[in-house]
Amino acid sequence: MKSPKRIAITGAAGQIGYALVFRIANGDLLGPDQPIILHLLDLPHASGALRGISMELEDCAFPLLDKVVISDDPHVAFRDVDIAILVGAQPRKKGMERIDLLEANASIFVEQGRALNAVANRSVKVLVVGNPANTNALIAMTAAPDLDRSCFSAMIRLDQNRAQAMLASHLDKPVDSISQLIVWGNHSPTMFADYRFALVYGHSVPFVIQNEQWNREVFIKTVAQRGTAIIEARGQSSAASAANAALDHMRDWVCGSNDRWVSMALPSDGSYDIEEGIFFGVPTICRSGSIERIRDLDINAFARERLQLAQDELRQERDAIRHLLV
Ligand code: NAX
Repeated sequence: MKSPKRIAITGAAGQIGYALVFRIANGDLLGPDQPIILHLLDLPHASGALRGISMELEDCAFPLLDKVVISDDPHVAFRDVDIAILVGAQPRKKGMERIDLLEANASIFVEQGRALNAVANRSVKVLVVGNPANTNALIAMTAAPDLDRSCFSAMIRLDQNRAQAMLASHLDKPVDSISQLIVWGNHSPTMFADYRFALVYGHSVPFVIQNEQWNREVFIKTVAQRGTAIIEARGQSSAASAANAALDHMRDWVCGSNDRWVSMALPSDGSYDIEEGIFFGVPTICRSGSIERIRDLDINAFARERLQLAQDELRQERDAIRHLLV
């Protein structure tokens, strides 16, 4: 029997957290032979909810679930963790400006980055989901100077999954017949869903690729507005699909993506002329715990325009909280 892996989930009492913990405990992240210790972090006011979730986890009698640790202290919740999925963040409240939200969440990710730096496993894999996810990941990474930069990522996989489902439906093909679809940039409406390299059953999709009007007017816009459409329909933001995307992201990172291209927001290394350091969604292939960026793809004038838009937005976000990047 393997020794258990420790997995921290922040904001575990929230709606994404609730959709995530049971699937992880069931083995959907690390497979059917990997025991797990769950570390659940939330704010003090949510301690009752965390206790309830812990009781429900117990009542599921998951064979892989070794133990559940619940806490409102990041230094307890992150101790020795191998994986940390940072979901907890403050929602935008009435009257709050974007800058207020950036600042409120920035301080959460400074604190959590420091705690990860102090107590997490040195090869911890961190995925930031809480918004603004790309910039929160930058903050957490900066606050954790003793951890390698390659420990940190932010989630753009929900956008990739949405784009893949939409392209599949448009082509009337199964969703898993589609590969090499990319989402670049920020998890925000500036994201760029890019099917120029996409394949269906390993072959290119010329009809769609030539249909520039559908691309610009329908595809890119609909993918970018999908989160808003779900809020309008459900009265709440995406939860199960966000949890599913977090599992997809982390499973591929840990177990490998089997040569499939997967989009991940990573600290830019300057490739594609994106400023170094900011977390930018890029295409990757994951192999046994490490991430390889796919480089040297052709960037045409339209793609350059879209990448620039995302980069400008991410620079603005970073500049607004620069004083916290210490
Ligand atoms: P909820 O409001 O349901 O849950 C958030 C939870 O985080 C709450 O239980 C709250 O008490 C907790 N929390 C707040 N501050 C905390 C702190 N300092 N430490 C620990 N816990 C803390 O939100 P939910 O719908 O679960 O969404 C969570 C975050 O994911 C939001 O920021 C949301 O915008 C973001 N999303 C990101 C997505 C992505 O693709 N990157 C997609 C889905 C989602 O919108």
